[in-house]
Amino acid sequence: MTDPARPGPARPGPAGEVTDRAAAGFLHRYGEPPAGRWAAPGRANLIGEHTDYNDGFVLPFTLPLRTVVAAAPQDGGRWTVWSELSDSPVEFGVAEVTAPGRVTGWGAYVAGVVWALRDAGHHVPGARLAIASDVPVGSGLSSSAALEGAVLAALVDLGGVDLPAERRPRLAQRAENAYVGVPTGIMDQSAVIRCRPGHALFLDCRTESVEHIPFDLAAAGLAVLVIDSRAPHRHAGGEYASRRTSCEQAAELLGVAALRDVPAAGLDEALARLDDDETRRRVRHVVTEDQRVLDTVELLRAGRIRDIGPLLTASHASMRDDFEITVPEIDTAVEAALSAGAYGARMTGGGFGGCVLALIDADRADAVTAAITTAYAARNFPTPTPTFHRLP
Ligand code: GAF
Repeated sequence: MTDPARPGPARPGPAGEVTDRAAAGFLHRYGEPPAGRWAAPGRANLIGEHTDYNDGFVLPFTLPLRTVVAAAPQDGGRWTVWSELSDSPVEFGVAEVTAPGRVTGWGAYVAGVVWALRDAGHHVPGARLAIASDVPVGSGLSSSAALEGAVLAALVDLGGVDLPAERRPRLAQRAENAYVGVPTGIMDQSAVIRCRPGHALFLDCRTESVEHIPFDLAAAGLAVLVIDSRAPHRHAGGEYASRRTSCEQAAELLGVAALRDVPAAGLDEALARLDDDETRRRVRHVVTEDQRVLDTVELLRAGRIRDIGPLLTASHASMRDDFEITVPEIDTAVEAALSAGAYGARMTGGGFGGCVLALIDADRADAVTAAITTAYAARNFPTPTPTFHRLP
């Protein structure tokens, strides 16, 4: 999730391959080559939105967009961070990572990782870092988690820390929740650290157990079109936190640890116990969304990719009508994609802007993009940006 404090909107990435840019940036900035380069990708979520902090299920996959950190150790317990997306480097020392919040802006994601590693008792060497990224900032494709994941990988390697992949997402999430102060769930950090190419990551957010679900779109003649709606984030931080609070309060009213514990078959009974209509709709979204993730996984296991389309579209309707996290640009893009023949379409990510994904026949990418662009023009929305239309 994007911190409102980060510079935005996304600037187009500079020319050149991202790993080369990170290494060249390091050389240019620090006058010597880096000790290595570490990368983490952006992600889209196929289905399972706002279920992660309800201990539920999600199904993200990574995109061929990456954040790369070139780094080398530095003496004296200091961290110097240069990013191609910012005009000023960030520098901090041990004093700034003894407690959360002492570094702000985009540097907080780096300082947060240093803080979380140290707070967990790991040795973190001082370091110089140079960051380059193709993951657009503010588009809901987890640029924050990609930054955290890449920085974490770099610092763990430079420090010789033994931290297996399955334990890294919680640590990166802690950096974001406690240091940066954004109350996200575990999905994005898990996606960027644990996803495999060509697969979607079926994650149980309570147990953190994962199953890598084959998602071979090309073999089925399909593609996923990811389109940046270019809708400005509208109070995204506060709205996200308020959805999370509603869910936690509803779980308490229902006497369960988390909404994941309300089974789909028991939904009507649970809803009947809630007085407030808004709370009922929030609960209905989460419970039905968990079930849609499970149904999607079943279809993918059976190789029936096209058949997940209606589940994607139902997820969107639930986010629009029950969870109320979509905006007119996003709804327009989804409707246009469906009218142009998409099997299913939905907003992906935290909401109030960000990207739409559409499951389409691979040869329909241009036609679906054109339909969305035309629908946008009719409403005087800014031209939407196709981010990509294939999985790696
Ligand atoms: C954002 C958050 F960071 C995730 O944890 C998740 O809650 C998502 O919104 C909604 O599914 O990306």
